[in-house]
Amino acid sequence: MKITILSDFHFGFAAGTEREEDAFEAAKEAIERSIDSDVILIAGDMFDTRVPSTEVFVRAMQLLTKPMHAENGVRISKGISKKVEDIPLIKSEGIPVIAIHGTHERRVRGLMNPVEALERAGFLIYLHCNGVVLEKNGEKICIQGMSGVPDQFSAGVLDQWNPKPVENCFNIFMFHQSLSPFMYAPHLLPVEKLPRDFDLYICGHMHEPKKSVYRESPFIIPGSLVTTQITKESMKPMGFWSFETESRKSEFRVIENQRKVYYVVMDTGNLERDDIENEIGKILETGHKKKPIVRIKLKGKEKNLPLDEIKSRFVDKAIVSFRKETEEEKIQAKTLEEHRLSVQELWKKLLYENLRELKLNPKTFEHVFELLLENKIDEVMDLLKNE
Ligand SMILES: [Mn+2]
Repeated sequence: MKITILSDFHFGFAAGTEREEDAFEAAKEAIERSIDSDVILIAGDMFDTRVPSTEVFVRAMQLLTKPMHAENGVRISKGISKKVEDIPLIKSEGIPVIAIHGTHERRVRGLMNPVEALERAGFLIYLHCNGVVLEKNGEKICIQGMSGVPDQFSAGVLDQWNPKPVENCFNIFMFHQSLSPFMYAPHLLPVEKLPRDFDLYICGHMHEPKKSVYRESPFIIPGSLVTTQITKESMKPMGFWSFETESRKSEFRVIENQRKVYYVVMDTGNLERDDIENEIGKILETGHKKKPIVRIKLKGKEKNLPLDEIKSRFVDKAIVSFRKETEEEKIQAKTLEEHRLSVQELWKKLLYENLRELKLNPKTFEHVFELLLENKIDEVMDLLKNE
């Protein structure tokens, strides 16, 4: 079978800015170009927030109707810890879309996350510590998925679930975690912790696409469809993957209609306004369908340069931003602004640290907080009584 692998659309990212359409446009192109595949897999972070706006939500639904109406003869034959008869797909003859939730969509137990909501509404099949077997012309593939869990719990959740490949199937394991050695952060899930003997591994969350190998099986990091944080790495093109189960060959397919990112480092030593403007001018000479993002990192001593004037001079042609090496605090504030999750993650980190010091269970308090947000007072009382 032919599989399309997508991840990290981040619908709703940069809402209210001139980049707000980027995620939708990239996902639209990717989905339209996947209409010849037998199954579409989405490895988490379809949405940028756990409670997307209705505007964002409906656009996701509109995109998902495309594969639904493209018939391809794939049948859902059975579930793994999942009742297939309970999956309320609007149209079961379409290309199955199978998705997990990511870090951005995760909500505590008892509250529906937006990917789960899309399953309930009939748009896709949602997995979390379960799976489905699909069949076409006698060929069977099994997709098992673990949605995003806080990094400190990921190894434990996997141990408890202990997924095993299914006999006579091409077995896929899809998850959404910070994984070592691909990332550097505390509480990483070590790659060796992954279940063994699957034929293909797919991991969302990391925004830079990569293909690797785990115990002789291909390991694909699909990468994101939108630039959420501008770094040197963002200059690489974004895209999605095609995978053929028979030949076991994969192909990275670049999104044609994507906003290009340029990351330039300039030394402030002898730097003048003209130098910066010439540099931006050179970038613009190459021609762009979408205004490129030009991030200029200023290295060295603080210098008085008319940065705002430069930005406004190019405002119609490029999205220019500057980052000064010395302004650590400003950088942090900007990052938080750009990436809303960081704020959530930050409070969580602080809360967890304090709770741990008090020898209290952070999971319970996170649960309490989320239930309070939803006005579920009775559940909160029950939870606290039982702890
Ligand atoms: Mn992501």
